[in-house]
Amino acid sequence: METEQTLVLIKPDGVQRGLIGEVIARYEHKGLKIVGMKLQQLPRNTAEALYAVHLGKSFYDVLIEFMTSAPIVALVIEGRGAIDLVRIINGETDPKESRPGSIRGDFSVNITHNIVHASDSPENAQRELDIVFGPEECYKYNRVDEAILHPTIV
Ligand code: FUP
Repeated sequence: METEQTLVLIKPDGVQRGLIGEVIARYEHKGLKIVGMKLQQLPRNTAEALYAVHLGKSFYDVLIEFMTSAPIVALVIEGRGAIDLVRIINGETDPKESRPGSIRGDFSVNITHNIVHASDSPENAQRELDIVFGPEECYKYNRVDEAILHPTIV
């Protein structure tokens, strides 16, 4: 499986409810690598660029208002199959359909306040990462458990 990078945002509800550590731990414990991270309040134009695909939809204005209402934590997460894996860890878009054990299934009941965002394809991951992170904000390092997570002999 290919090593990928994906953009995760811990949304204002996750930050304001004190769930930053809880959310990050789930990616870390799975074996994914955090290679970029920052706390910031999204400027309106950044939120609009990220969610351009939803422009004109009924929930668009509420979504932009919410995403810019308080700080978010932006993460660049790296790992084999990271794009799909992170979305499985997050759960379904609608927390009411998310299984317990997923972030949304465990911590949310509301489709707007659904705690996390993650890119849904390699193309969108590249696009979203370019919007939120500069290349100098991403780091290269080894996790000490990589040989156990990805053994060459199985
Ligand atoms: P996801 O990829 O899971 O983040 O979901 P989408 O890109 O489809 O939606 C982005 C955000 O829009 C969701 F996180 C919440 C909001 N949304 C709604 O409020 N109502 C909807 O019907 C769909 C999405």
